[in-house]
Amino acid sequence: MSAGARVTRVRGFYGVVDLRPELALEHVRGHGHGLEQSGIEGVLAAHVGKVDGPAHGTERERERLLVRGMELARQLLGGGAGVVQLRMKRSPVRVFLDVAAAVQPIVHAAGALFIVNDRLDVALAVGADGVHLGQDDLPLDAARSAAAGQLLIGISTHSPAQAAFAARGGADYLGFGPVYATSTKEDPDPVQGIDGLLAAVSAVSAATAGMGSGAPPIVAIGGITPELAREVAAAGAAAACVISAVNSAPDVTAAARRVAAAFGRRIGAP
Ligand code: TZP
Ligand code: MG
Repeated sequence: MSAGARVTRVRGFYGVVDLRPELALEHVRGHGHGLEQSGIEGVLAAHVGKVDGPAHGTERERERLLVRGMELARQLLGGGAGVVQLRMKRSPVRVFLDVAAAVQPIVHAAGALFIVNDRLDVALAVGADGVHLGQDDLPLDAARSAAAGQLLIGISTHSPAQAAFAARGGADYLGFGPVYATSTKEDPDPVQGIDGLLAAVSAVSAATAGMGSGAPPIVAIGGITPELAREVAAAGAAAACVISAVNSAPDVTAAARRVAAAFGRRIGAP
């Protein structure tokens, strides 16, 4: 499938498997998971290479992150996520790689797109559909040449001007926010509000008016709840990225389904 065809699937609910070591640990304890219950042994055998003498604690933590990552991916997909991003801000790259290798086939089996946050090398290594880069990550041009056409490149933007610039530079899709206040991101940029989102939609459309590729989809992010998802959809966002209000919901799948429904997405449709 071409990159153009794939990017049209950035719509509806854009889910994030956001793994932090302490949260994964709490979750596994709270739910009394046995590793055997989750099928983790097969995954470890299939995907995880030998590590040079890991400490016992590191190995256990990796197993927990694998269990939690696969479980959360399945729940987000069950709720109709068309895109699943893996975000692991505080783990060694080898652990990130192992979780990405385990989550990728789950996302692809559901017909959704798999995006890796921050790390282009991990995205390429596991055959992801794309990489998501922030303003301080690899610049778009460098990422484009390193990816050699193999990855969609999404760029985080935090103002209408940044959004227009990234669109003009050929980003495949844009993250835009925080639209509302968030506590998920450390040191977030200023809240943009619905007015900021409306301004970004217009700025991106004006910036790409003469370009054959058209305007890239805008994924609204930051403090979005299932209730607020309708508001960002009405403002012109193609998708909503909801982290805490879905990932911390008592029923993750049901919360995801409500976000997807705000975009009129049929559950189970690719
Ligand atoms: N970028 C801008 S806001 C944000 C990121 C990664 C976090 C969004 O998380 P939440 O929990 O949906 O507010
Ligand atoms: Mg980043």
